[in-house]
Amino acid sequence: MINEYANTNGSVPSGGWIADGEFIEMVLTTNATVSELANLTFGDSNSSTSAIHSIFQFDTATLDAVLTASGQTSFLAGTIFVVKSATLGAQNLTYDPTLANIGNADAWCIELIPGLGVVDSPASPTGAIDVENTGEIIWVADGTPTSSTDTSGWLSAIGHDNNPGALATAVIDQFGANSFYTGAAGAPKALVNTADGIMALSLENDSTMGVPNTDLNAEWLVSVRGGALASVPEPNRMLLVGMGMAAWILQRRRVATEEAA
Ligand SMILES: [Ca+2]
Ligand SMILES: [Ca+2]
Ligand SMILES: [Ca+2]
Ligand SMILES: [Ca+2]
Repeated sequence: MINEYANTNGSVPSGGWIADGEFIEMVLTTNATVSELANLTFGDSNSSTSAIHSIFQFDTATLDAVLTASGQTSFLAGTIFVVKSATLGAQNLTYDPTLANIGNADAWCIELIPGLGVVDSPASPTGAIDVENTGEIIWVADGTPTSSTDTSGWLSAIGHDNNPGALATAVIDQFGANSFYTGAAGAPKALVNTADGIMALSLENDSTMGVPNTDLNAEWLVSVRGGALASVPEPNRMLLVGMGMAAWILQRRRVATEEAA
């Protein structure tokens, strides 16, 4: 789900895919493999919140590399994906989601830059994420929208507008009034989920890229992560248990052979 997005007065650089200084923050609410994440699309709207403006996808090679390095077989619920402007620093591809660091933001967060770790969808009308002062929708969908007004695949969307358009109405209809801020945002500002999986959207002066938005948001993330860890055996631990068993069986066989001799 979309957990936060930032608005600045920066513009999209020539050849770039997101306005300078802006980012969107997504939280994974179920465990997901690379191929499951490859089915997702996400992006922004136009300033009148009447049409989809950009469509992006994850770069699967990047996700494969992150997952392989982490030793995990899927991305765990509670993981934060940030899609950000290059002016906010290099991509952050470290990922180490364990019980020991359940509250460590960096261990559970991956930061990607459009054009690198996320790529423009072939279906994208224009390509760039550009958060507008007066109106914006940031959305994530299962599959690719079939038109610039197709919201049927939306899994989550939040937004703001002082004169809500059709997509704003769709956000409220599909996800509730708490997912939409009726008003202009101004800049620099951030639209943040101040709560848990039940969205409570708020316009804030300060953004929190890659880290929980509030204490309640942090408590929720830790709880989701705990549930994810309980459902998935740690591969390293399973491997060690397996190797230990093999060594014990080998030793027993040797003892048995020596006793027989
Ligand atoms: Ca990280
Ligand atoms: Ca926009
Ligand atoms: Ca902006
Ligand atoms: Ca945040």
